[in-house]
Amino acid sequence: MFILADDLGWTDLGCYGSDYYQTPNLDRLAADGMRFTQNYSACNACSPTRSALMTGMYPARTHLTDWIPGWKGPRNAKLLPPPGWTQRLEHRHTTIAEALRDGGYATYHIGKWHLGKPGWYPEDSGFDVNIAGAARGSPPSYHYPYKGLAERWHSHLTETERKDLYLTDRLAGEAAALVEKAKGRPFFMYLSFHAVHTPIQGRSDLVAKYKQLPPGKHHKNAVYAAMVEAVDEAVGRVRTQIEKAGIAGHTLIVFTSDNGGLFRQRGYATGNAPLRGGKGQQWEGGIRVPAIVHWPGVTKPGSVCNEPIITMDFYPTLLEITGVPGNPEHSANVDGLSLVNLLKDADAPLKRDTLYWHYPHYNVIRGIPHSIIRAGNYKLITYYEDDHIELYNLAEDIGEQRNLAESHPLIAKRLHTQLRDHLEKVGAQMPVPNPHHTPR
Ligand SMILES: [Ca+2]
Repeated sequence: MFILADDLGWTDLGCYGSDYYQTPNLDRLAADGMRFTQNYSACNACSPTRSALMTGMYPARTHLTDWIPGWKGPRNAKLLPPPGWTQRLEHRHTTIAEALRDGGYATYHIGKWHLGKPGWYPEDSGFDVNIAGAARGSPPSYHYPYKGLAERWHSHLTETERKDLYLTDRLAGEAAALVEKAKGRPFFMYLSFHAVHTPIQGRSDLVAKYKQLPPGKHHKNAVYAAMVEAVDEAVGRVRTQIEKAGIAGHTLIVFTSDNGGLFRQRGYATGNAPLRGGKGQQWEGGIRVPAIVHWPGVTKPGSVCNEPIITMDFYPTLLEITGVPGNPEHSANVDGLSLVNLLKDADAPLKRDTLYWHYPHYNVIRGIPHSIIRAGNYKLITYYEDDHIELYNLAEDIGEQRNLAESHPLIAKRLHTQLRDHLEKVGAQMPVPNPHHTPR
């Protein structure tokens, strides 16, 4: 069971330090399993992380490097996105769903897909059942009937059961119904909530609850808080159904997010402090997100793992746990590493020195073309508009306030070379000069 929240920030759960949002079910999942303090999304935006989850590959390798369809950038941008960057989950990949289906698992997709147009939907990418998965990146409304969003959805709920459900509750209901319907057959469920992506709309009873509570120092938005708690309730509901179905003892549950929290755009959504920045950006607030894994009988209750991990790691992890072989040709180019040893022992070595990000795009939330390497505790960001770099030591400076590029030139040079070599190795596409750019 893989549960993905949309745009959920690193501090948005109680067990990750929120001072306002209440998430008892996810806190319980963490108390029963393992919580990762340095989990990264493959990108600062939706679609590339989702592609990385499905393929186990860096967005730079698949060329799916921005949310679909992305944004060309300001008219006078110095650079443009690379021509021909990929705007769908290509069929040539063996998705994790295809691999698991070939290994005998029923495969269920519920919720947000955002990996291409019809023809590149979940049912075209290895899922036996697709409920709600389509091209769009955000729902027109969270309130029933979601401005017509659900009209063509396949559903396992009766019309009466579906009526008036808040969108997150609807997806939870569909997931619970499918767990029941699986009747003991092994399944891979990808439950992908639209929440807590914009529009910021909460269920009225939860909004009323948070309006009565004193706001936190970092988290203050009652409506956003209600969205977070609805996701938490939904996870609790699905877990209860798993218990009822008698499969809790051998059902692995992963919970994570596709990018960092949305930070002060069109009013206040959430805050990622002590991290810098948020969704769409290169600092930790844009890419560091919660990850909780409960593997019954294996993950030690309440364990905490500080090893840096990333979206692509779940692909080989799920293959190893299930014993499904996958497609060797595809797996040879998978960038993730199996986390199985870490799940058995949070202090086990992962034997990986570097992680990378590549974002040759602009976005409307102040993101600019850049690439990143993280090596040990050092993080180097290179900016393509003017080739300047930033270097931070995350162990001492998690808020990325002290740029060490000038004081540590040898480290900066070494990391910059490693980053360049990696991008070349994976065939990364680079932003191109804008012929209409006029220097001011
Ligand atoms: Ca997202």
